[in-house]
Amino acid sequence: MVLAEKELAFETVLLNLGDKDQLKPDYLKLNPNGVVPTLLDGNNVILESSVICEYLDEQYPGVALTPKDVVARARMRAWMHFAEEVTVPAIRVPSFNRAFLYRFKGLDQARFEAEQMNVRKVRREMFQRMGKPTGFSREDVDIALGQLDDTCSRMHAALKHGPWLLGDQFTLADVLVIPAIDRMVDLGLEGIWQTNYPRVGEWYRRFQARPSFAATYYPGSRVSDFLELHPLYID
Ligand SMILES: N[C@@H](CCC(=O)N[C@@H](CS)C(=O)NCC(=O)O)C(=O)O
Repeated sequence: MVLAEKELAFETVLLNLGDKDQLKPDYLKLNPNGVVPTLLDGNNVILESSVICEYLDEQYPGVALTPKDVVARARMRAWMHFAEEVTVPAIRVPSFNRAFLYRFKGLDQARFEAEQMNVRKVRREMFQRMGKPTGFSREDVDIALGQLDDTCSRMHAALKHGPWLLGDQFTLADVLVIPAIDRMVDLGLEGIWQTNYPRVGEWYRRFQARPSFAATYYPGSRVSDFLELHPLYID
C-alpha cells in the first residue's frame, strides 16, 4: 500500500505460506523470523511491516505519509504500536478458526507440533494456544472480538476529528490498521462496527476510493478468495 501511495515501481515475489515457503532456508537467510513481508531495496533487506512502511516513507519522501509535527508523529506511532500489539494478534484468532486451521486437517498432535508448531520462528506460542489443530477456544475468540471492538471504538473516537486517524492527513496509522479492518470484512465481522462505530465504515469506504486500495486488495488477495470459510466457533 505504501509503495502504491508513493507510486514506486516494485516487483512482488509471492510466497505460499501453506507450503511453508517462508520457512525455507533461502528465505530464512533474508528474513530469519520466517514471516512475510520482506522488503529488498537494492542490497538493503528491511524487515517488519511497520519498519518497512517507515523506511519507505523516509527513503522516498515525495508523498509524505508521516506528519511533520513531532507530537502528531508520536500519535501516529502510538497507533502503529497498538495495531501491532492488539489488533493484528486479535484478527489472527478468527482468521485461523474460519480459514487457516483447515490446512492442518488430518494432523495428529505429534505431527502438528513437529511440522507446524515447533518450526515457527516467531509464531510458536500462537500455534500452541491454538492447540492440536482443534482451533482457538470460544473464550479466546471472544477475547479477540473484544480487542477488535476496542480498536473500532478508538477509531470511531479518533475519526471525529477528520477523515483519517490523525485528522486531515492520510498517514501510516491508517495504513497499519487497514489490514485488520479489511480482514474483518472478509471474515464477515463488520457487524462489530456497523451499529456502534459508524465512522469506521465511512473511513473504510473512503479508503476503498484510494487507488492504493485496489492495488493492495486485488482479486485473489483476500483469504476468502482462496480458502473456504468455516464457522467462527469450533466447539
Ligand atoms: N511482525 C511481522 C509479522 C508478519 C506476519 O505475521 N506475517 C504472517 C502473514 S500475515 C506470516 O508470514 N505468517 C507465516 C507463518 O506464521 O508461518 C511483520 O509485521 O512483518
